[in-house]
Amino acid sequence: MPFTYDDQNVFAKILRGEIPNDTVAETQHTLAFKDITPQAPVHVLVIPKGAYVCHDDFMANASDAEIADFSRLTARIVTDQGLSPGAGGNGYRVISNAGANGVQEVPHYHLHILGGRPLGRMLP
Ligand code: DGP
Repeated sequence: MPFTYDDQNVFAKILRGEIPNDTVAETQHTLAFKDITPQAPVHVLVIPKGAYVCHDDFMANASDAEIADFSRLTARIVTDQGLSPGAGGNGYRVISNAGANGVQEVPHYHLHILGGRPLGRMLP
């Protein structure tokens, strides 16, 4: 197991109920809540309840049930927030930062869902 999970990270504390959060949605394996420093009108963080450090840790080591639950909830939030281009929304961006070069601040896997304003180009 190449990943070492720090159970004192802030999202682990949120999952244990030690820190409050503004919950957007919750399922058996997944929690979604508002980012404390929103970078857009919609800025939701989606985290697995399991102890995974980053995207490749989650995809390699989580169960199919956890991955499906996480992925479906992410899509549901996009739709519920009115962001889906397939349902009249103006679109969104999903980002996951990993490790030092990815500038990951919290070492518990999470997706950022950003929307509600033009987000600009990220890639050249
Ligand atoms: P990053 O690890 O760089 O992908 O970003 C972590 C995000 O987590 C950052 O946008 C701010 C957010 N964040 C940090 N601490 C808290 C917290 O206690 N509550 C909430 N809701 N968000 C937090």
